[in-house]
Amino acid sequence: MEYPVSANARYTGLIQHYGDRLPIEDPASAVCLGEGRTPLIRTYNLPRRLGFEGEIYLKFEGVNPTGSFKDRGMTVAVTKAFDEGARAVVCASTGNTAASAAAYAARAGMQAFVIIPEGKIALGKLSQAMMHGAKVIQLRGNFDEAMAIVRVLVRDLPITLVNSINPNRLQGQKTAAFEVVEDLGRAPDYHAIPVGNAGNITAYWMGYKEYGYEGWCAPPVMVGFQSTGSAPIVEGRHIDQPDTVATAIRIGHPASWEGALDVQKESRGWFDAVTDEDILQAQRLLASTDGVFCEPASAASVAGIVSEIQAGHIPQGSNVVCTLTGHGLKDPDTAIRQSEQPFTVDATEAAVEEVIQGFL
Ligand code: AN7
Repeated sequence: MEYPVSANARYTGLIQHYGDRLPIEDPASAVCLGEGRTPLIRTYNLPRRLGFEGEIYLKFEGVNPTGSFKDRGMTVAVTKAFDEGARAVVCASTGNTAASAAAYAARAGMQAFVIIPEGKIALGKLSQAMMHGAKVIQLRGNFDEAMAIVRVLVRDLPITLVNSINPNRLQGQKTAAFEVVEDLGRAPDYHAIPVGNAGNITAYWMGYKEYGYEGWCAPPVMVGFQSTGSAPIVEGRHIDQPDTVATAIRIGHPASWEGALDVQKESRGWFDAVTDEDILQAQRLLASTDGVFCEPASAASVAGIVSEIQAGHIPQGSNVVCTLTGHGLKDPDTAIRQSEQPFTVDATEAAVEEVIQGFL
């Protein structure tokens, strides 16, 4: 008897799924790990809490193979690099790009070099880069300095740059917008995204426009959120010493600044900043009331939407999607630091019961 094979069993990754929309000649040869097809989760407790009579969905990119949206771009960038004969890839990173580059390079049999700011990347991300065999170079400096170095470095070395200034990255990342439209049957009214280099917001907009031209949707208003200590686009100036608990978006010289301004203009959207406290509160709120655990940077999109709804900038009845760019497990230190600590008791039923009784 033949067992029925589901469509899921044949799904190998987004290059095969969206092959005709990506710059890959032979989708069958893709370097992939089953990225994409992430869930669009409707929240119930969040809108109720806000008194918001609309719909708020979470595009949970934390369930990609390495735990962030970077995998969408990396499958395309590494496949291209491999096809072009490259033997090594390099990136500057606040952590997630490094983890993703390391994994896809390992799968392709290539060497990854990742340049990260010392002490400012979350533990999970560092452990991923190390386990996947990347050469990890910690800089006594920040992401922007690392980025400036790799831009020059790749001019003289036979290494492919896989930061989002590599256009193949944004091609892959635009597929997240396709999935949102396919899941909702339309584009949302508003789409909120945390912003660092502004590559992702630029990529989503490319995706929405592509489906828009083909008549599948009317593109949304795009809203980007930065952290107040690291908000160059909101402030309209470079920030040389950016700082935020959301280390993923601790970026003061965004690489896709122009792209961000185009998105703002074309979608009639806007950028705003949220404080670290608001980010952490939104992260806790989502985890504790809607069951979704994202990393701090990702919670910036939710913190932003909360404040825009409270300010009346997003009308009642609207349909909103927030992208949660990375998984909460990426940064266990920040999660544990802000949570109620465990109760440590003797190994007796009475001692355990005493704790439980205190909450019943
Ligand atoms: C979880 O990994 O820049 O605006 O080097 O990891 O496209 O930069 C990460 C960025 C949002 C911002 N959320 O996206 C890197 C890096 C998370 C991130 C962003 C990042 P962009």
